[in-house]
Amino acid sequence: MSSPTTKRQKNAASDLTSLTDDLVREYQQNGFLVFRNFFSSDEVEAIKNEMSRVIDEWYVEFDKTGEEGADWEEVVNRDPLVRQGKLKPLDRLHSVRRLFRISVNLHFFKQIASHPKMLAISKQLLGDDVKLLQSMALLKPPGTAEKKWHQDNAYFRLIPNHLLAFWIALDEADVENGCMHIVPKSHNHGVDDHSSPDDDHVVYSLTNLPEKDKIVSVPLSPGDALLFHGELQHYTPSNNSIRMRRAIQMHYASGQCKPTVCPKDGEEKGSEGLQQEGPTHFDCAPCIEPKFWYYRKAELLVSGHDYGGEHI
Ligand SMILES: O=C(O)CCC(=O)C(=O)O
Repeated sequence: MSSPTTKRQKNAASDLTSLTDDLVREYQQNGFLVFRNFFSSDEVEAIKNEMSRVIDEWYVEFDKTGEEGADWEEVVNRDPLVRQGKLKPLDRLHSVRRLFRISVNLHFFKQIASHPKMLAISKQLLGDDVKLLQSMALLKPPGTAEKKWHQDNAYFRLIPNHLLAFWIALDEADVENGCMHIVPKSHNHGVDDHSSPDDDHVVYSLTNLPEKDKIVSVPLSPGDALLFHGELQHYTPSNNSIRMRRAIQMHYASGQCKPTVCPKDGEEKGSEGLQQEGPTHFDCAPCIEPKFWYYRKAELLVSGHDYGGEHI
């Protein structure tokens, strides 16, 4: 990639409880905002320590239960290159690419999911009924590969498209070690075609790459946050440094969102709404990406009313 524009915005966020009208407008127009010091250094350290603890526990307790109620196979996703023996990790931490559905499986991250700043901004942008759609800790150890260009709602397929993500850096993240790259304003025209080369269910990415002069890189320092719309095109390059790159990513959606149609056959696959419990698949047999229907089950109700009318 030629050198993309770099975004260094300076919205101070240490005491952020709501967005100004100007920031709301900017988010709506560009599809993203950057907040400096969104999480304190203590919060960043606590999250990194918890990630290391979880990974250590997983290695030690591999055949055992681990934290009560946690689904360890679901939580700890080792890097594909490590699994295939193509990359030799320095240590346990460097062997893992992702901790998945962390708010469901790990008490510590369940609390992070209701972080006052993320909750306040999500409610402001999405309305009072907010669900945590998906929670992940994303590790990009040295030598690990890119995450290809995609729009998150290509996975979730929710209507209306009232969903957003916070991507919070835990290490210095720059172009060399795989920081976020985005296409501003690309959230304005719906979900573009995505495909899975060779039926690879892990790689599901934009069929047509964005034009290079539209791409903006977003270097962040530990604690900084990128807030972006669920249909903004984004990507992270491979980590070509000797430095670790860790982040957490929390997706929130309006409780009004519903699963839409199957991208493969165009059929509606369910009218259940965005449920916390219940069926995760929508009988999507003809779809080559059945795996992705799973992602449309929300992890937690964090604010407002559930479909059953329950209030928290
Ligand atoms: O953190 C990364 O490397 C990419 C995260 C991302 O875009 C995703 O998982 O949707």
